[in-house]
Amino acid sequence: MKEIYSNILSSISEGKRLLAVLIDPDKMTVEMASGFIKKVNESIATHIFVGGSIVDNHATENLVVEVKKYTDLPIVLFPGDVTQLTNYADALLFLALISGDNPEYLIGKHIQAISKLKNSNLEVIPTGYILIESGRQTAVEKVTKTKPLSRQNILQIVDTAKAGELLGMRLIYLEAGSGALHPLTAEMISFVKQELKVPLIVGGGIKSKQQLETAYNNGADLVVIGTAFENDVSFFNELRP
Ligand code: 1GP
Repeated sequence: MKEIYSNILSSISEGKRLLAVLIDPDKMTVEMASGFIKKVNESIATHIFVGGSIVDNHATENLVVEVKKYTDLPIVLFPGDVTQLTNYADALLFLALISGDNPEYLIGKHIQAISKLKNSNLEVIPTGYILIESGRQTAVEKVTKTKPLSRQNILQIVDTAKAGELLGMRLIYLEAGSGALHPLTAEMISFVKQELKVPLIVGGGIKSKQQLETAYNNGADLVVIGTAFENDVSFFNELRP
């Protein structure tokens, strides 16, 4: 499957709203996968993202192999580290943390990844990843040792997103961080969206259908939800087609 990005573009042009369920291999065991994926399949989810900030070696690959048995949805890696790359997924968000100034997350990890990617069939999607403050320190902030952008400074957020696009990023991911106290605001999403030509991903702290609608109504093309499903799978029942 090498059409993940073009399918995202065509879905958006047809006015579809995309939803990725994020699975963290550090929190979901292989044994839990089948029941969880059944819920995903019954929901409006269009993609499965797999990744986490800190994950044991091989946990990602084992989980992806298991998840694939139960779904036809595209599985996209959202890796916190090079060790989370696996050929069993369909695509990879090749993330550059453009909100921060840590060279490891701008280009360092990417160079380390090349030896694995050279022999892989993964569809690699360059993605500008922008961390925005959300009320408390998030795992991304801790692991990457970068400061999130201030949520008050919308101009800086917009300009960072646009700079990412002009550098050639095919997706821009606005991130409040996993388990964020506050999801990104309607205003922030809408100002960024107005400036972008590439698709906009929004994630972090979305726990209700209302917050999901707010993100879509203000320009999110694809929304990512992880923690709300981890905490309560019955949230899927609210997200049936
Ligand atoms: C985290 O944006 C994703 O990287 C999803 O965040 O876990 O808060 O839904 P939540």
